[in-house]
Amino acid sequence: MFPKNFLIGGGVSAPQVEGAYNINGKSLTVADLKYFEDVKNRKDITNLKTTSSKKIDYALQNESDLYFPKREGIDFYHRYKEDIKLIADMGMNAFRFSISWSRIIPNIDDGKVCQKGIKFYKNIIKECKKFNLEPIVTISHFDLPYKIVQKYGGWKNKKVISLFTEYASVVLNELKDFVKYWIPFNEINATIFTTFVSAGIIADKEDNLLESCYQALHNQFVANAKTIKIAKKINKDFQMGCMLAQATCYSLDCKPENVLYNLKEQEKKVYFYYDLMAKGEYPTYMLKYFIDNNINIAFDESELELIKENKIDFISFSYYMSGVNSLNKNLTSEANLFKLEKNPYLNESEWGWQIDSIGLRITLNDLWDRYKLPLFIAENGIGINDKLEKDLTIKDDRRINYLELHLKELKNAINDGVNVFGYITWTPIDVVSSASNEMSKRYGLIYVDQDDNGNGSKKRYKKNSYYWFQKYLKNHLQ
Ligand code: BGP
Repeated sequence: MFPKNFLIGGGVSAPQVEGAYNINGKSLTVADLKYFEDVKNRKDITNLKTTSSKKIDYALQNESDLYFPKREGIDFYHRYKEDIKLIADMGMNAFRFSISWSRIIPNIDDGKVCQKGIKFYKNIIKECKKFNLEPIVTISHFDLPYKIVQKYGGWKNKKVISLFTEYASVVLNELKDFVKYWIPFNEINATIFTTFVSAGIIADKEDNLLESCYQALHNQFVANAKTIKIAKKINKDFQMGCMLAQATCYSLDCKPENVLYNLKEQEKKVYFYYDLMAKGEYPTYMLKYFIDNNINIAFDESELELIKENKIDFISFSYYMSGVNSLNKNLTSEANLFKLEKNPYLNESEWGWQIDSIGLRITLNDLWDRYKLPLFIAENGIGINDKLEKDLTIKDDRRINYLELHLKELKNAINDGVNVFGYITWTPIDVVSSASNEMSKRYGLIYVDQDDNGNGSKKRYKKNSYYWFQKYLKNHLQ
């Protein structure tokens, strides 16, 4: 049994499920500009992760000939009632979803709140409450309004801090009576790795790309702190979390140079973010990194004060796989925003993500030891090219195996004494893949009849993993 009040649920994001990209006032987002590109080599999607001005122009000039998967999502906008019921019927008690900024303040800087957008999210929460699903709300999940890019050049512009906090404040106030757990930014470390979707930065437009990315990140840290401040004023019991793409990595071997290199990589890609948001200051190793790499961040003392005074209440992260580092940098494995080395002891998914359930236990122990803050697994799951059989079943035994192993290690971590209060599987229902834009990279426990080009009935079918999870929750949730 999991501890009493343990949260177990499923998570989705607005751009990957909603669709209805131009309905009821919503303006265009960066996610809406990603058109479908057929990936020949599933294990190398580097090209898909970087967005150039050429690609954006091409997308806008050829709108009618291209297919934009995130404009369609899985039509959750119209089917949320059916989907939430299916999710609740599995026996889950939590649902993580994100709010789309461009549905709430479509014009960004005129302060006009779109009531239809507010109503849509209130309706989602109403359904959650009907089925006793605790809503966990992400305020920004890879769908920056495109107007922020056009007018302000993305998050590197300090003006975006106040625009974002104005939006966050509307959301916090409107939903204050129904939501306790908030995540201002999804995978905030993605700002360095997928600069366009996370921060609205177009790589070829920057003279010093790394500096622009870290500036954007700094501005997001300030916005995060301001959002926490606003939230606590509304309700001091609100629980505010950070969220990272957790890239747990091992040193290739015990060669001290490799161990040191791995530590430095982990600091830069992972610990830095937790250190800053949990401890409230820039760690010295990062200040050194900035100097060594000619990165000058514009900030003033008041921003650092804000960060110091408004720290997170909990730590959350997505965990899919682990990786390996060595000085050789033989980066052959692609994994959730990172390129890493292969681990000879692990199997990998079709997309090259190295499956490591014990790594989850290691991660939970490590983060608990370092920060002593409650932990929350915001995403965990596996992308598989599931097939709908003739008899309308989906035999996703590999997913069952993946989930079973990870949940076992989660329990082991709890037995180790780690304070973890929730687990969200990515995803309860098939969604458009974030990085590769495919439908065929399916994470769901519920199958959606829709292909990479948007064809299909969109009908929902329960996979074998759905029934498995239902039974698992019956036996493990108090
Ligand atoms: C995380 C995102 C999710 C998600 C997941 C799987 O990066 O927070 O939005 O989709 O990873 O990634 P992908 O869909 O690229 O396989």
